[in-house]
Amino acid sequence: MSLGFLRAQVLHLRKGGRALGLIVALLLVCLLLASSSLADAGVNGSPGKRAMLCGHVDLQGRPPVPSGRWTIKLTVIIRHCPQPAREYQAETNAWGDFCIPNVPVGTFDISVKAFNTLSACNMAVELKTGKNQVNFGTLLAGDANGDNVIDGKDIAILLAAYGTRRGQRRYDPRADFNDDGKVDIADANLLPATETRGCQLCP
Ligand SMILES: [Ca+2]
Ligand SMILES: [Ca+2]
Repeated sequence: MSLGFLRAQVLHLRKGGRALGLIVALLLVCLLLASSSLADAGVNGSPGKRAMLCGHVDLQGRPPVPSGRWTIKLTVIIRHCPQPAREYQAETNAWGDFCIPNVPVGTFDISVKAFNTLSACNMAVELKTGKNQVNFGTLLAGDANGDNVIDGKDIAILLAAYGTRRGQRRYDPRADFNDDGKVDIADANLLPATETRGCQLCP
């Protein structure tokens, strides 16, 4: 066997190895794209299609709508367990309505929480292409420390700020559950009688 023949064989094997490497790399890219599309699609989802989630929440201790006191920042979580959660920030208008564009299409559990309320959940919501209207009901006020439980820790925050108005040193907006600029009996009256927990996705 000549040296030239052997060199040609080595070259051929190297080329073959590169080609094999390229094929494996392409396969890996395809797999990654497929898994990403699947995660994006939810259960019944269509990869690449997007939806708009438009929700409504009711807030306690507020004047009739429309009112600026119905405007509140929300954290919205969309999830199909055990897939990772998607978290969005939204803000309600004077009617308690909000919209989040560009969410995935599919069937998801959705939770909504404000900084000093418990979360409200809506399970197995089918999000279709276009606008999807979802009512989340009442966000229960009283979670001053934001841990999604209303208990003695929240009462302690309320008591520490009790009797104050916005602008005063001890005023704490976390304890102003009805957002009227005062921490008083109206806020205390919104607290539930017993320890209460917010809903959770994938408990
Ligand atoms: Ca709490
Ligand atoms: Ca208040």
